[in-house]
Amino acid sequence: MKYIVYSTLLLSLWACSGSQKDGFSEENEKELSTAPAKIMIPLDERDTIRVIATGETMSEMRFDLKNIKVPAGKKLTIALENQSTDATMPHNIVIIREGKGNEVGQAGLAYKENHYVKPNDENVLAHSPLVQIGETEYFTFTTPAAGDYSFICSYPGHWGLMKGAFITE
Ligand SMILES: [Cu+2]
Repeated sequence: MKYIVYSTLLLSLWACSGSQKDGFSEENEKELSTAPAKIMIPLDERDTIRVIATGETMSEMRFDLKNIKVPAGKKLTIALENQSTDATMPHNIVIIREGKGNEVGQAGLAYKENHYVKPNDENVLAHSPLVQIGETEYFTFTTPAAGDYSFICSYPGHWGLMKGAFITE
């Protein structure tokens, strides 16, 4: 557990929120370029990014990260923490081909038993389990080849607002 917290700190360099991306400061860039070697440890199965889902209504619901940038072809664990408390707010996180949120969400509607993800959906690269309110779930996958992808929550009606960019390099 101690290590996961540590890794999460390291990975906060890789995962930038919308606000940080907009104002990515020189200070941050300097910090990255002069960072001690241990910061550059390649991802392995112990590395974890925490993503937090919040909001109590269909208009409030959000992921705290708008952009997730990670190395390509590495094992990554995402811890999805659902801080919502309303019963209509279970969430998942689905890594998908860029811009395919609506297709993936629509296809997943019929697959409640599979966390609202259609099995073997060609647009889906990885997905978490459905995370009930107040809970945290971890899922581990190998990040895809360098490129631009997206992530969504595929719970019915959520993917319009609960989405972001997933970038590997
Ligand atoms: Cu959701």
